[in-house]
Amino acid sequence: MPDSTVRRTTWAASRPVSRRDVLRLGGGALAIGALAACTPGGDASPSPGASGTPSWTPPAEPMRLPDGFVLGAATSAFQVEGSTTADGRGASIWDTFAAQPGNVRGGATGDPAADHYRRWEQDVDLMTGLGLDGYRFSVAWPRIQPTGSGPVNRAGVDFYRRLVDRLLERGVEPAVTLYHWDLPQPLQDRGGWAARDTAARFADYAAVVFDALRDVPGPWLTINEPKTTAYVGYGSGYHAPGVSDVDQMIAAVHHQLLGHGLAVEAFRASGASGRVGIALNLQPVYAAGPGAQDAAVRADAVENRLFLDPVLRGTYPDDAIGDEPGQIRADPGVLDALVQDGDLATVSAPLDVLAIQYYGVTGVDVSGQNVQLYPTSDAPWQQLHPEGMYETLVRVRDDYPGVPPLVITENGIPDRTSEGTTDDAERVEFLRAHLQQVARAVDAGVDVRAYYAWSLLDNFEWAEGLDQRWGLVHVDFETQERTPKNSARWYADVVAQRAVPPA
Ligand code: IFM
Repeated sequence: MPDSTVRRTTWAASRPVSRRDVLRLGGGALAIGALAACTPGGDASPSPGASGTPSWTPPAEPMRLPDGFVLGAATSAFQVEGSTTADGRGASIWDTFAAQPGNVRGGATGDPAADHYRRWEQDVDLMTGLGLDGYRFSVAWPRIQPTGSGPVNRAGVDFYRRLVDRLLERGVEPAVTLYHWDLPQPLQDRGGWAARDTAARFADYAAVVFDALRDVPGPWLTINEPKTTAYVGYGSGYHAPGVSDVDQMIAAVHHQLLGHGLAVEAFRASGASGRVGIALNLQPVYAAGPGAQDAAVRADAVENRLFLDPVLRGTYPDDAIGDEPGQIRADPGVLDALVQDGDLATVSAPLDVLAIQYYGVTGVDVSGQNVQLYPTSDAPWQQLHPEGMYETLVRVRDDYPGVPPLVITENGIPDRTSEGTTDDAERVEFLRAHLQQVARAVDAGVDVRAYYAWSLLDNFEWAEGLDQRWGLVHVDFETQERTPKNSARWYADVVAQRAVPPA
């Protein structure tokens, strides 16, 4: 199975491909381009273009971003808030999952994470100190509806109301994600995303939040990375809720997308005037060697089209599920049986914005196995290839005519050390290289409106616990002291100059 299915799960088993291996595979321009990739700290010479696109050299002058382009940073509730039992918050699947020994590295839990629930004012000051235009955060469903349905917990609503008010007052545009993986545990006890009813419960919850924060202009994002929730939460079981069942995984795909569509309906019904969309993690899939093209096309269906097609076209691709290399190994009838009349019309309700999260690319060999074609970051699933950002943006524009304006809601890299550092030259080069590709896409006519670096703060990195630090700002988890890393200072300059400087 392709990349996100095995994300953080089978890396020890998947043999990295060496330079010699790739050349032996006969990948030609693909292989050589891959190994000379423009990656942080790597060879800056132009790559032949792994996917066949012409190579590109960044200009010697700064690349300007359009007026009104939002440069921000992102977090999510469970990863930063802590205070998991404060003010009536209910339990989420991540509370349950993290409490089980062995599920999260170092035994870390959501408490205190970055203690943002109590330090949010200081964190808004941090954002304004960096001059950020926007802040993307998520609302914790268990703070709003502690049991996932029914009565609303006022204290939870008030927390986000205060945060939004302060952001608006300070001129930082809020981008609100409704679901970033913290499903209320009582809903999981009734089947979670494998159960159709969860989609309806999600729309009810969304309506509460739309009503409470109706003056937020957006972007509003319904669901964050439905692919990761389905494949890693219900497929490999490496994430909460820890289920490993391919039929439930496929059900989680459909029910999250249905929940998204129902939430968009609720958004329109609420009369809110902002912009609404969904946040999809996408990645180019490259064939690793001759003969792998068909497997790569199927893997692309699994990684990208299984989410893009229903949302933007109202159809599911017919090559994502089956028993061919690159596919999700299941009976395609499983998905067909889940889709009821009218579902796809709901899922494909017109959007105001499409959010893309870009971390890297993947390679697939003839048997459909994952292949490492590019150097990875400290997160072994992250194959670094900045040009993939450009390819993804152009591809979405070209393959989905009528796609709404794009925003990039996540892009980032972990520190090379879990010890914590503010000297993060690698992140500076990562951000530079990826922002150049964003500017390049804008120059090529792609309507991209915003970019949010992942993440504002070092935080709870899911099954990796506190060991992977993705923040622009270092957090000492003992003292909760915040210290901007060099990348934060570099990014603040980009925001101030409205341009990406050359290396
Ligand atoms: O930290 C996560 C985030 O929650 C979702 N997207 C990927 C990030 C890095 O793994």
